[in-house]
Amino acid sequence: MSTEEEKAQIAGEEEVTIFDKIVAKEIPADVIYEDDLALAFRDINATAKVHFLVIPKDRQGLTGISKSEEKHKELLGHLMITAAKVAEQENLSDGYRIVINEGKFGCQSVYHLHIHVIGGEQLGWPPT
Ligand code: IU
Repeated sequence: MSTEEEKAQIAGEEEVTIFDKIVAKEIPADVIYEDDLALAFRDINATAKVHFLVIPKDRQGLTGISKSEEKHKELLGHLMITAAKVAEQENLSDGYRIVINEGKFGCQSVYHLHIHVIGGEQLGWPPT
């Protein structure tokens, strides 16, 4: 199994992403929240006691945050609000971290915009 850094070296844009397949329920995921625009599910490789991802069901060209434009304002706002809402649902009242990895140096391995929400324990800073 390769590391996230190794995966990020070879990852790139895809017509249909693994997250599209999770949205379509073609591959399994531990879904903890769903609405018309967004899906939240537990990361299969959790980096903390609580680690989930919030994704747009339709990424609308948002392979990553670098592709964001004015037209995505509403969707991006909805994803952030959803992250906070699901964090509350997950009882992360002592705090948590939101991360968006971008591109190779940012260790992005899936080119379908996603927000990591990490918490459930004391986190360190700065991240490496
Ligand atoms: P990244 O920011 O692109 O590196 O994050 C992708 C995440 O997606 C990573 O933390 C994986 O563990 C996670 N993931 C998942 O939860 N389920 C999957 O089927 C696959 C990846 I593939």
